[in-house]
Amino acid sequence: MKILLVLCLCICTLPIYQSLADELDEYDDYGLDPKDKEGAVIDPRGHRPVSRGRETYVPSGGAPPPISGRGRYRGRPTAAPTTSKQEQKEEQPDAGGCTHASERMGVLCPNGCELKNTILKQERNVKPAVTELKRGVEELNRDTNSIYKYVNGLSDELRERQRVTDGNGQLVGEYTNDLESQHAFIKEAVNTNFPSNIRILQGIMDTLRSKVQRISQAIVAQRDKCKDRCTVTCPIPVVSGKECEDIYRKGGTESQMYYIRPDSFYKPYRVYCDQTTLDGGWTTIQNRMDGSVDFGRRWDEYRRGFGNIAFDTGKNYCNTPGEYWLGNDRISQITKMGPTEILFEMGDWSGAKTQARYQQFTVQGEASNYMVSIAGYSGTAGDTLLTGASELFGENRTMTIHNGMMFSTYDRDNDKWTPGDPSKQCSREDGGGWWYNRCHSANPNGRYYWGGSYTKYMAKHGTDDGMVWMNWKGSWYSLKSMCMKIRPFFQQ
Ligand SMILES: [Ca+2]
Repeated sequence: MKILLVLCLCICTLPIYQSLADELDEYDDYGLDPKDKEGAVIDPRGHRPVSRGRETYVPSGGAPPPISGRGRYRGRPTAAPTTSKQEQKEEQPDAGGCTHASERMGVLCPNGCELKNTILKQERNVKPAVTELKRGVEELNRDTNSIYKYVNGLSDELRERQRVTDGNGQLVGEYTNDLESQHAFIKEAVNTNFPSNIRILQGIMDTLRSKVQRISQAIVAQRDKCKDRCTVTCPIPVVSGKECEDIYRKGGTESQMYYIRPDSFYKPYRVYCDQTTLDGGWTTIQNRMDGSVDFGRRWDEYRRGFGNIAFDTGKNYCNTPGEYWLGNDRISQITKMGPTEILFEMGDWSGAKTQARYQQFTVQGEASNYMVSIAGYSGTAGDTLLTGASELFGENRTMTIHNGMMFSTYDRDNDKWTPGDPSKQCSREDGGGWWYNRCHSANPNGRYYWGGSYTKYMAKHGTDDGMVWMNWKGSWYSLKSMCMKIRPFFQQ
């Protein structure tokens, strides 16, 4: 029965607690964003889980403060003291008679009468002074309080300042310690590390200085050597011919520099004959192996030819070809004499070698801008000249075929890249004179890069201007060596 009663009581008081809880909840949410409140999940278990990280749970701080105010009753009246009331009531103004203030006390003697009068007179005089004094005392009291408070404030402030000063002193002390340790460290570095570093740098400087001196001496020596035009001092064999195959058949089977004379109307000229590769008889029309000769040249230079035909490596004859271009007029003349084959030999910077060979190679005269015709590929380097770059497709690949192209130099644009537009010149961007299309898959006369790999940031115009054979090494590898040699075609 008791349990039932308690349960009933609980159920009855539940709504009251609920409304109280709602009020508290509303209070707790004071200042919260209403949107947050809408989004809050009300937990049905009665407690409100702390959420959102901005609430903290504070347990109850005891009973509320007691009720204050005037209350319903006034204070109880107290009986006035009778004597003072009577005195006040019975006090008579002094009418000049010399009686007591109270008649019941009879008449004063003359002295007493005189005293009373004097006292009353004195009282009248003293009263305002006393009042004034009282006010003065009150003011003084007030002022004293103010001063006391002010002094207290001053003391507090003084204590605070003392505290701050102490703190600052401590901080300054720490800083000073830090500073001292850093000073010691720097001093140590200046006294020991710096001198050794300076010694090391001094050593490097000395080494560099001696290197610079050696280079300067080498430059001076080279300049002396180059004062006079280079002359080939090695002997040239007496055997000569129309070209190197002719010389070979006449007994000149040693690979070296020879005089050839393709046409009796023209003067003989020097050329390097390769009489050993693939049975010999090869007339070298182009050779590169160290970048010593600049191939970025004008039309006239490509027409006449440039570079060093051959030099002597100590065998007393010119056994080694130099870097040169034989000249478009001479190449055209030799290839137009009859069927001519061409051999491209090339090497990379790791020592690997490869070649491309074409059974037919003809270059027209200057009137046709030295137009080239090629056919009959064999070899290992890849047939770039006839079929273009194998890494390209469709029209893009067709643009890299060289067969049928005219010769272009940076000052004579005969390429297939927007003819007539001076800003679209393959030769200007790709580094050398060549049978450019739009533009190339092979660039044997391109810029010479040491080491092979290069990037568009190293290139003058951001293009693949290296000594490139795309179907072997791609666009961004510049070969170490390249040699073009021709021979009258004949059945082996
Ligand atoms: Ca063009």
